[in-house]
Amino acid sequence: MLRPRDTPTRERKRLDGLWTFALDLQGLGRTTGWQSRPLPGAREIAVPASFNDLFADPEVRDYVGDVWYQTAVRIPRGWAGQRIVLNFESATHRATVWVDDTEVVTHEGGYLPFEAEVTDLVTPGEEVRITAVVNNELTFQTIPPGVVEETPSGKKLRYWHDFFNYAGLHRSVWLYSTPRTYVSDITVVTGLDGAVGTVRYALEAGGEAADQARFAVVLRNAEGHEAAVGDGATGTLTVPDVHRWTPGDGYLYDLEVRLLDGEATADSYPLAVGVRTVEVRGTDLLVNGQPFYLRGFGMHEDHAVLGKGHSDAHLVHDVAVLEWVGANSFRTSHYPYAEDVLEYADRQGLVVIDETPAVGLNMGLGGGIFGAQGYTTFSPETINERTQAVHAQVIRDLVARDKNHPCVALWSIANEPESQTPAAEEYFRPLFDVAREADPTRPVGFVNVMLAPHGQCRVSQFSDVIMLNRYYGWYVYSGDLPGAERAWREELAGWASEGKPIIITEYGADTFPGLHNLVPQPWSEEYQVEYLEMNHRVFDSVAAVVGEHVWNFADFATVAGPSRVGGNKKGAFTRDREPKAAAHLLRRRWGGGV
Ligand code: GCB
Repeated sequence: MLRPRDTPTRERKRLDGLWTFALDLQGLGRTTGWQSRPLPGAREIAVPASFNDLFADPEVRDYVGDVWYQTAVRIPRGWAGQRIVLNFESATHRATVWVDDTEVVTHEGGYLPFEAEVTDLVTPGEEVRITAVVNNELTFQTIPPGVVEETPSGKKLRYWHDFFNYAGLHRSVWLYSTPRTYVSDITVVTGLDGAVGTVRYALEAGGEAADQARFAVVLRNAEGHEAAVGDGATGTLTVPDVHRWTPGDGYLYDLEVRLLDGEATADSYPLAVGVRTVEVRGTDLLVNGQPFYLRGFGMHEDHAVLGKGHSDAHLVHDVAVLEWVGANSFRTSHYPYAEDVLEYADRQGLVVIDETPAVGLNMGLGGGIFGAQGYTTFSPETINERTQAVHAQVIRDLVARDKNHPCVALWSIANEPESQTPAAEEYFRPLFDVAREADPTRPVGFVNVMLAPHGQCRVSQFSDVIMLNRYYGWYVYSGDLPGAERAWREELAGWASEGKPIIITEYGADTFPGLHNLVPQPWSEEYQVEYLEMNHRVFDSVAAVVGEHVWNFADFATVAGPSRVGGNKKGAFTRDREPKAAAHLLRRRWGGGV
């Protein structure tokens, strides 16, 4: 699925703004047809945004179930004769959509786009009603998993990940037009041979005359000069003296794909292309053949009021803060981020570890954080073959959406799943195959948890890159940094013996901004600094470590509980992106700019 764009043959209309909104407290909407009338008891709501924090209302914030969104849109008059599509960049965690009274699409999974062709349901110049029922429940067959428990105080959603279950329409909704026969997919793979760049492309067409589709492509450099031309549904363009996409220099070419009707352009679609290579060799991660060391963070899409709603202003500011601190990369922990984020990272030359929403497949984790347990991770009643099929699909869908982004260097197919058991090995083995089949060009890994240390993990054998989340000095050896350092060095030496590159995808200590200690104790700014310094000593002594991502970029909202004070406070920055002392330490280590 190609992202909606304005091109010489296409137009788009963004449906963001104020929609009407209603909680379906009695579960009546689907049976009584709320899509066919104004939503009962509706209030107005902002799209895009999570619904949870927009109102000062606990019923909304902690709501579990169906919520309804509705808007009206006039179809542009000029779209007569065109194919017309309704596109949601995401709906968390599932949605069914109607145009007037007709159901057009149902989609599962909260962080990837979906769309429906609505040509036959609309008339250019006329208005239609768009209604979406969005549901935020998780089950053992969703990614991420969760379970709805009936309690004396109502429905409660239990889940095993450490961030608040924000939900709603988090990203833009679009109506767009294309010609009746249209470019439906583009795949590019870039290569380098000395100073010569190659752009291998494969094109697909959809619609009425898709079988007879003929294509022409032009690659232009950033100044708009033609760099190469080609024709046919597949081909390889060569670019002498290529300007590479390099971390810190997000140089992009523009690939204009044209679908031809005789000599005329039937459809045209532009794709930004960064020419670069990524490869694992021994214990190195190579970008353009050069060893690359990742400095940065695991992040979250998380802001006051917006929740997980995308905002360009916050994107620009977050990336400015990354630049200030000297980060060159981040992980989309723990779900695919808005496509705007990846497009911006492409242009900024930031390297991205792109993660699926497979977080919390580990019921042995964090009893203290998530409350009483009593579930087994992999079992016929919990995470099972059906979950695995959903997981496989989300890997394919993520690759389908993000395959062309030069910023994406590595796929992470899960965060901290159970990985020390035979059941885990059986579950994950085929998923690595799915990822490699979907994208044979990028390394694949998953993020390993402390409960599956070196020697016990049965899943890292499938990873090209070892990714470790470790909290020595926080969850273990808390307040004992010398003990933490010894234990950490010992474990890391084990991993280094595997002969693969290692990225420390999480290390961090909760820190209450403004809390100071002469003798550093956990939760103080001084302790966070000493904790990070200890980790850096350890990383700097192990050649196989090729990256450090602090947990987290900023404080973020999570499930309230005895070990969380107003959210997860492991940010180097506060939730409103002000630096803690640790941020200054990182800026010195990473050579931050501005
Ligand atoms: C982890 C998880 C992350 C948590 C973090 C923590 O290992 O991957 O989602 O937020 O620990 O702070 O406990």
